[in-house]
Amino acid sequence: MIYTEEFVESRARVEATRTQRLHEEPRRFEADEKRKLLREFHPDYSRKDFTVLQVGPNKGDKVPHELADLLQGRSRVLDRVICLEQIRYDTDVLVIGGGGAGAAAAIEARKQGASVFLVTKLRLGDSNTGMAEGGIQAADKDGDSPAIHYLDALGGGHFKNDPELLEQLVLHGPEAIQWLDRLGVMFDKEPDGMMITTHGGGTSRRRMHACADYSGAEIMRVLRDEVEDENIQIMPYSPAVELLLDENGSAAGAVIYDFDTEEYAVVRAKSVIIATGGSGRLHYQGFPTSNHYGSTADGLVLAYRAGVPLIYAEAVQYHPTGAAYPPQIYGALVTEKVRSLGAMLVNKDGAAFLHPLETRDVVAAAIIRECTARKKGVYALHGPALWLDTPMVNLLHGEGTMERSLPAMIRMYRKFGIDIRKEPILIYPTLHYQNGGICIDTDSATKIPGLYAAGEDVGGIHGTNRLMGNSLLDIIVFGRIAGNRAAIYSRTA
Ligand code: MEZ
Repeated sequence: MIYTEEFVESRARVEATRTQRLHEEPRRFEADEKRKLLREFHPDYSRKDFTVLQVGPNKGDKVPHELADLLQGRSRVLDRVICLEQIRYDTDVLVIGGGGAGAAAAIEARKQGASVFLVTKLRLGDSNTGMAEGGIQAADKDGDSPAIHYLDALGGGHFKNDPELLEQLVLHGPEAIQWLDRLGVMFDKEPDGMMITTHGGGTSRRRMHACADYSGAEIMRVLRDEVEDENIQIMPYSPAVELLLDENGSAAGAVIYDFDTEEYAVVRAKSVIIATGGSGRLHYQGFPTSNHYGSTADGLVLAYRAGVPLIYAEAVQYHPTGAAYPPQIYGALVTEKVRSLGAMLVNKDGAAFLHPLETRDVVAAAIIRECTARKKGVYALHGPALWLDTPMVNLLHGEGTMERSLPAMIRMYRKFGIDIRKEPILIYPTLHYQNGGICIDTDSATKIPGLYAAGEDVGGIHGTNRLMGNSLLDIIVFGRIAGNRAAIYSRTA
């Protein structure tokens, strides 16, 4: 393997993060060359075509124009619905969204004794949660602490994170893992029952708790079972299309559209939780996405149109390693865990040009620079791509490691005749995560009384760049808080 000079500098940065984080001034990690790389080659930092919103609560905010079109669209629904005549359902807590955050919220709200109605655009469990692979972060091991977790996430988020939300996230990390473990999530464990943990990009400690490479699917399996076991009314194929407020401006329910009957209906609720996930399927700037088909920024649109501010809505995450070949899985997630296990990113000269565990925005920007300005990419049907040297994993850690740690990856490629244990794969950045979103406080509450939000549609926790595994954590932490607070609120509404 050839290592470029930049690779050596980049490796030194990653090693410094791991050994010195507690003693370093965090800002030192925002090295100038990294900043330059981001400005020039990161798809969002460098894009010129943001729309500046001229209407609504956030006058002057920048958002990608694909999202601005939705935010500014006129409601076609409320014109047609005569609300009071069309109240079809009545509940204490309405949960909008059937992914991890919505499910966690519904479970907690039920635990508080509230009646819960859950509507979801597709089916319960069809979500980005179910598609997350590499793991969930929590600082629960010796030598680690929520404070170190906090510093890692703050550095990764470019110091734009809301300090209180981030504190809430990291302090609840260990408890979230215990909760999932108790519910029956089959985390990877040593024979003595100790959880196995690994590194992710930008983490200074091993705190990624995983279920091989289908962590999200396993978590979603358990949450879905739990919701179904509770007395929760679930309405699939029924997206919420508009929020309803009462005469005091408090949340009062939502208008939903039933894909089966093709009718609108009103759900009246004492409190409402928005948990609709991300926006990858808006395909900003024509990028492919690792997201499921329901990810179309619905929660941002609902909240914004009701008057809730958004934060960093322009900041989305391009996961460095989306599948670039074969075309049938173009944009699908190739988990960061592959790089955590030592796989290198390699250009067409066979050179490694960046440490693979820098933060995601830095790695994605470097891949794009390598392919565009430097012309060091290779051709892969939809455009340029680079190699991810997957066979390194078994070479570094011994035969059988990939079979144990990456079975879903192996299976995804095997269908197309590619054995990732024997040959490298082609990758290119893919739209993966919405860093920004709805403004909430540490109770998951928006500025509208009775309206809560949790999960990927929320902004502030991760600043402008999230670290791997912190979203599986935030859907659990803030999903549970939202469910609890919304249920308590509904008693007085
Ligand atoms: O947190 C994520 O986005 C995640 C676990 C992704 C991955 O690469 O596996």
